[in-house]
Amino acid sequence: MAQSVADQFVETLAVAGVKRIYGIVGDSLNGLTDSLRRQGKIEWVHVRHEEVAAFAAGAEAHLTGELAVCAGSCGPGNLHLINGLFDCHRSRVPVLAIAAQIPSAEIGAGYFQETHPETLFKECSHYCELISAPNQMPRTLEIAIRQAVGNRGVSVVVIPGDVALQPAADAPAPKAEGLLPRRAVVTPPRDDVDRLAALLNGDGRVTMLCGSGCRDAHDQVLALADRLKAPIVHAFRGKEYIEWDNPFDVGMTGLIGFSSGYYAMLDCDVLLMLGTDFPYRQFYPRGPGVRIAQVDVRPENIGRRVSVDLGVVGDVRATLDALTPLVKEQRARSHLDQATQHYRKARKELDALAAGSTGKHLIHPQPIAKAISDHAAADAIFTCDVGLPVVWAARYLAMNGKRRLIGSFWHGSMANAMAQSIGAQAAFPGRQVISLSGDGGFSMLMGDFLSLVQLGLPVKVVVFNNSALGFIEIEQKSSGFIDFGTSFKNPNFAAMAEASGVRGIRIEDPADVDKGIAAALAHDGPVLVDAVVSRMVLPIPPAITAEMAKGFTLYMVKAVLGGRAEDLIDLARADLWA
Ligand SMILES: Cc1ncc(C[n+]2csc(CCOP(=O)(O)OP(=O)(O)O)c2C)c(N)n1
Ligand SMILES: [Mg+2]
Repeated sequence: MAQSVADQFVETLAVAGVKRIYGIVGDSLNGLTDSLRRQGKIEWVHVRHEEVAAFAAGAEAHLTGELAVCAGSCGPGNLHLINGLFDCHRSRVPVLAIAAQIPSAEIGAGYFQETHPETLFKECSHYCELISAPNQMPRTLEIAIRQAVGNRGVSVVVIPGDVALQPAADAPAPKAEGLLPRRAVVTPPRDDVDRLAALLNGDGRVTMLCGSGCRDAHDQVLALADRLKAPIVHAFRGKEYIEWDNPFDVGMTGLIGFSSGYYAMLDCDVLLMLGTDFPYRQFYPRGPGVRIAQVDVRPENIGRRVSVDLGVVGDVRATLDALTPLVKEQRARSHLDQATQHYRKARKELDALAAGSTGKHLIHPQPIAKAISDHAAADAIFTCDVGLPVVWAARYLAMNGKRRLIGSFWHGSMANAMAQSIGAQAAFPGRQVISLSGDGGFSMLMGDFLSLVQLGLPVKVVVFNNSALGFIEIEQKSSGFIDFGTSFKNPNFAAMAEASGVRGIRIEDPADVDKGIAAALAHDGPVLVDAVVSRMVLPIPPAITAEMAKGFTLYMVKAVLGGRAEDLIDLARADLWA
């Protein structure tokens, strides 16, 4: 049989090292999926919602650093990919999306299921093109792959079903060496390094703020912190790369951070930002004498969150290799000592909140998160849902250089965690994958819970079941709103899991937390833990606390005037500051 465009397409993907494609079939995709079936080199990972396909591909790309692929059929099929693709693109992970299109002759005639993916996906991709004829192949696909891999982000190819079925045009066979550009190492110019050294060699207390750009630079960052006697605050995406084996660690700042990270960042004379685009401007130091230097491989990131005295374009590791020998030693360590002491105190308080207790009262989410961290494998992969689960992940999951942590940290979408766990487990069948899910997040894409059974993925899903969109409820109350639209009438998720062929464990008594989590993580198939937790729990950094106190006062006044006594009782019962 002569090679079709679809055959050429899947062969190019195989040359690019693609192992699997997440998606849902459809008539416009039949040419491609049939080529995949005949070729037999690439696995088709059949999910139930295309958004899950995109999140799963993003997780695979994040964990492996390599190209991952998702696909949807024409119109609604590929449109469902969009939220996951925004997440992949904003997290800068290399993902190719295949958007099948209606028959080419019908485009522009208002045909059944007609959309224009090349317009729709523009904002969430580096490259987004329609393949309208066989002679565009495989070049268009190759460009898409190079853009996704080289620029790290999403590429979308749109291909009408009939074009995929046409005979392939003659074209040179793709070669892996030319298809997969490797990352360049960016070393800043010597004068920039000298100027940065001069800034750091002045007097004053230095604090470092480290983000995901510190990947592969753990030891370099610590060596510099040692010379500077600088505490290290990390942004959430820096946690998996920088928090572990780190005597300079003082935790996180920001909305989900805590006091030691917050003060170390505000209370310094020089802030050195390394590979971070930490977005919350209110947490940057504002004092007139404070100087700020920023190192980032992407020039567009420099100075966009806070005005900087010096911006250096370069990879963190390469920059520090050049910089650290120029930084003077023998600095006073009082700033570091004070910050790390504060951190130890804050850590102790956080750990105390996670200490198990017994009795009839509701379980706090913290002991659940701590038990997950304590019992998880040394190389576990964690995913966490947007909402309160990110707070528990940030504070209680201990990293060690082998564990991984992924979330929707830039796009901030709900329902990411279980979807990402599917990609993580598919890519790493032998590793333990744990999803920290909210009840809102879990139920939003709950259809794909069934995929764990269908695909044989032994994911451990822990649902923080607080019967609420908890994070938003707290936000509403603390901004002076009467909470609205936040409650859930949930099923018994553990019973639901059992009915789906997944082991279900419901934890309702604080005394059962440790053994329930341990049993779940020891089970060798998929598990759902339905952890029934308290609804209003949020420890927050000091500035926010003051703001929230004002908001809560306003909320109480409104509740009294509105005759909503039950709202006040709710608040009085809350463990808000716990
Ligand atoms: C797709 C989407 N819809 C809405 C939001 C706004 N939002 C952020 S967190 C959240 C609540 C999440 O609730 P849940 O998953 O139950 O976690 P909890 O905070 O209760 O632990 C909402 C509605 C969002 N980030 N993404
Ligand atoms: Mg919830």
